Amino acid sequence: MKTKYDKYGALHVDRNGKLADHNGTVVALHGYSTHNLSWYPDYVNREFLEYMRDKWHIDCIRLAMYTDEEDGYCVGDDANRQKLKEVVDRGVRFATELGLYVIIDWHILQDSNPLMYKDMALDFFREMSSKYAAYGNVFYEICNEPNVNCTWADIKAYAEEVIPVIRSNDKYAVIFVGTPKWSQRLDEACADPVTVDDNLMYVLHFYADTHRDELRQVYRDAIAKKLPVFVTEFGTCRADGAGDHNASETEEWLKLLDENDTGYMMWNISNRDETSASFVPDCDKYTGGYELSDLREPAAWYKTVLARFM
Ligand code: IDC
Repeated sequence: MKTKYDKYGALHVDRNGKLADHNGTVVALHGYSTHNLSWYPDYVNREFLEYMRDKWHIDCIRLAMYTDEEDGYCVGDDANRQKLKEVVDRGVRFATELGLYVIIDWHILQDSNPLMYKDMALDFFREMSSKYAAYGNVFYEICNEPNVNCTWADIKAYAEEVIPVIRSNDKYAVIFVGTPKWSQRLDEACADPVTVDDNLMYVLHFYADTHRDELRQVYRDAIAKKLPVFVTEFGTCRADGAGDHNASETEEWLKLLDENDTGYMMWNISNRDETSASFVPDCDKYTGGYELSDLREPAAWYKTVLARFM
């Protein structure tokens, strides 16, 4: 079976702000984000990814490496950092063997401003980009969700330091840049885009039961200005990852994203006791074989969404 990566290979951002292959064919990617790699590393195995590729038709996996949470990359010790890099490495390796695209996500959240751990980010992305320079399926997401006490100027300053470090090793990988207010303010990126590089996309996140027309308008305005946009994370529920599964609001979003060839990754692969988790708490399968009764409502629904792209 040919995967999207087998078919299209390495992608770049074209002049219209879309992800495209070397022939100029626009490619929209769809997949899932892991939960915190420190807490849920067990899903990062070959069988699981193969199952998700073959049965759920994901073509991309996002590896969410929290930086500042219990056992986060920046707050844990060296042994913990080593462990996390091993999880990232097996994620990238298996994704590559399976013909999947993969996003290495520097998952800032509690550390609301990426400048906070900038030096560690520089070291991390120097190492990752040197290791994966030859991999056409790898994307770097340099800051998940900047939030309180963080301006676009801060993010831009951070991006303009991290991106050249990545580029010194990896000339071609597409880089995803988070935006202010938990990756919602595309308008601020539009008004003052990053200038050191143009093979970039700006990140939009939405949780459909919280973020509705107003945020869709921000997205529409950005697309009208040809801003490259990628949804590295979305939920069908409330912004806190809990509450109701809102299929109709999510469908509004996906229709709009599909019309504009914007790719999206759903949050999250885990059996945590929360609406946005893919599996119910007592499902302890880590290598596939999921029955409908193992799935939470959003995941069961998303499986049918992904089947549309087969
Ligand atoms: C949530 C997790 C939850 C965890 C919390 C803090 O679902 O289990 O306790 O983070 O680590 C985001 C973030 C993402 C959040 C998610 C839901 O990128 O890390 O995950 N969310 O709140 N942005 C908007 C929503």
